[in-house]
Amino acid sequence: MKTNWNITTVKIYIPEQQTKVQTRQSMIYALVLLQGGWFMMGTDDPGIPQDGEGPQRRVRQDPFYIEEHEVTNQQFQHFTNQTGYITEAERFGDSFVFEGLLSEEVKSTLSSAVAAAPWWSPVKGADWRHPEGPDSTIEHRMSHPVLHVSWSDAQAYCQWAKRRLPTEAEWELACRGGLQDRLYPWGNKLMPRGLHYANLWQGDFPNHNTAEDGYANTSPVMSFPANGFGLYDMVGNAWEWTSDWWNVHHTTEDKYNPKGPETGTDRVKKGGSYMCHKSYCYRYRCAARSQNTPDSSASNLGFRCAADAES
Ligand SMILES: [Ca+2]
Ligand SMILES: [Ca+2]
Repeated sequence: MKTNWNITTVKIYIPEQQTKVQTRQSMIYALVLLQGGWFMMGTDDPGIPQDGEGPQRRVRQDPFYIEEHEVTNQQFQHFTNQTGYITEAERFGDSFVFEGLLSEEVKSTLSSAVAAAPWWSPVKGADWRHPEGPDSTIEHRMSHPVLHVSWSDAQAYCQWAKRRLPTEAEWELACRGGLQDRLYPWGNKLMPRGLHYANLWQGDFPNHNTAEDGYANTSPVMSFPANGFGLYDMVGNAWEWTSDWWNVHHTTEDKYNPKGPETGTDRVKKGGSYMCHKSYCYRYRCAARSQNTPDSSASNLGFRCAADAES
């Protein structure tokens, strides 16, 4: 098997966005060119077998670009300012919020929760500008990943930016950062040298988040070390939508630029979030995966875009 892991970091800017770009923010539009080649997708040692993490299979991927970090509130705000785009959560009037982050006032207005996951509540007035409901704001979080974006919202943003969502295979290749058969983008050990490599949950889920990694909620993108491809927060911080439909049945057959099933009801999301803890959501691994309907939105779900490499 030939693997070509040469990478080139390319800072590509969206022309109409340059006017507002400043020093720190100038980095937020960067794409990394991945050369593709063969890689091993999935795992034969699944942490959560029912999610369809296995079997491990050979995938050959053409070169592509992927954004070096999750799309931020700043970026998404620029998109909505330019286009007037209204997200699905804004149209529906509510979105799912993790109860542990709600104010007492908002909590007192709640009528329902998700039976299987009672820490999730649909909150009226929760949307990307108000991640914990109407009394919350993103003003101090412009460099955090945008949340409460549905798959369709993410599609709309990527299209506007002349990009697209990554396929699950592209996302996983990107996550692995050139390593083979490793759990995490940086290796097999969750905390090398005792350091945190991702924004996850520490403590007792869902009751007590000690936030030993510095964050009980999202973190500014690029707060934790990049992987071998120079990509940040591939696991943890916000879950990330991919373009694939969800399916848990895979074969060991070689695949070429796989795009997932033709149809489905749910879309694949990858990487886990700041809410993931091994006891409940051991999904902050590159092979891990989960799903939501395309109109779903939540306070831990975002995305990043990819783009075709010029041939
Ligand atoms: Ca954390
Ligand atoms: Ca992430």
